[in-house]
Formats: sequence, C-alpha cells, structure tokens
Amino acid sequence: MSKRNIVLFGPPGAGKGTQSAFLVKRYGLVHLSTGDLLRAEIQAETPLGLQAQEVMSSGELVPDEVVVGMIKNRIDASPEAQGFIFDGFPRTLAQAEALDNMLQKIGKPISVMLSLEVEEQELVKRLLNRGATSGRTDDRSEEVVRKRIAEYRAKTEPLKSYYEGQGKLRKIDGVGTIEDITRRLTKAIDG
Ligand code: B4P
Repeated sequence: MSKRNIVLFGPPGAGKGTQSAFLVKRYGLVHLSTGDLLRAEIQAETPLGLQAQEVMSSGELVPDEVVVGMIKNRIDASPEAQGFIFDGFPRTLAQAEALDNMLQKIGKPISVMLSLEVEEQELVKRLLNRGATSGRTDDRSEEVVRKRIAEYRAKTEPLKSYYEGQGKLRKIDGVGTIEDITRRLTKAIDG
C-alpha cells in the first residue's frame, strides 16, 4: 500500500479518537494523538505533563512548541511507517505549517484532511456523557467543554481553509452510528 498521511480533524467530541482506532487497523497507519501523548505525560508526572495538566483542565490549547516537539519526536522514531494518522493535531496554523515542513523533509506530505462535522449541542452532550463515565476531568464541566469548543472555533477551525487551499479538505458528516461514520471515512480515503 502506498504511504498515506491523514489528518483526522474536527471539534472536541467529534469522534476523532473513536474513529482513529478503526482507521489505524484498516490502513496499518501509526496513530499520533497529541491528546493521548499529553495525557501520558500527565500520568507519568513529567515536568511537561505538570505544565500541560493545568492548561488542559482549563480548556485551552497547550503551547505550539510543546505539541510540535512531541510530534516531531514520534515521526523521527517511525522511519518505517506506512503513514500516519494525525488525531487532534494540527490545531493552530503554526502547527499546520510546522507539520508540512516536517513531512516535506521526509517526502511524505499530507494526503487528505478529513473533517468530522458535528453541531455544538451534540458535542456538549457527548463530552459530558464521557465525563460522567470516564476519568477525563476536562469532560466533566460544561464550562470547560464550551471553552474547548470556543478555542476550536477561534484557532483550529480556520485550518479548514488552509487545507482547502491545498485541495485536501474532505468534509464528513460526523452524526450517526460509529459504523456509519467509519464507512463515510473509508469511502473518502479510498475514493
Ligand atoms: P483531545 O484528546 O484531542 O480530545 P478531544 O478534542 O476532546 O477529542 P477526542 O478525540 O478525545 O474525542 P472523540 O471526539 O473521539 O484533546 C484534549 C485536550 O488536549 C485539548 O483540549 C487541549 O488542551 C490539548 N491538546 C491536544 N492536542 C493539542 C494540540 N495539537 N495543540 C494544543 N493543545 C492540544 O469522542 C468524544 C466522545 O464522543 C466519546 O465519548 C465517544 O464515545 C463519543 N462518540 C464518538 N463518536 C460518536 C458517535 N458517532 N455518536 C455518539 N457518540 C460518539
């Protein structure tokens, strides 16, 4: 299979983490989730984790240089990868440009940006539901959930134009069963 690099994009709660699990298996990609990487740092109580915890629990974005450094380390550590699925990264224009630079150096540009489209009311419902059943503290308060969505609208959503300018944006309806959405995503990748 040819090398593929996919950006799985969307607001908090759109289903990025959920769908990544299926796509990774189907296409044999390396999964890079900055949210998961940051939570692993918090769990291990590293200095980076302690710094990130405060930012994440307020619903704001972690500084660009921190997440860009984490992604660079992971790409460098996977020279044999068939391709990557970027989940929750990039989230700012600076991150998108840094990613393009990194991938240009290794000659493996982004193939497609899949944007999961879900309305705010549904996002809030999903995240508060996860907050009630999992240990994720940033999903417990409606105020923090709405702050994350506002951060997305202000800093992350404009990236759709960035990838649209490169002819790589594909919008995917993110409402329906998990299986329906996986089917829509695989159709967009294969098509
Ligand atoms: P993330 O870990 O990326 O978390 P998220 O945006 O909340 O989405 P996630 O992927 O986990 O949820 P999903 O939609 O799958 O980020 C957390 C924080 O880390 C950020 O707020 C930020 O502070 C920091 N951070 C991460 N990356 C960063 C970066 N690049 N730059 C700066 N800061 C960064 O699922 C949500 C819920 O919906 C689940 O419970 C799931 O079961 C449910 N769900 C999924 N699909 C569904 C469907 N079809 N129907 C109903 N429910 C569904």
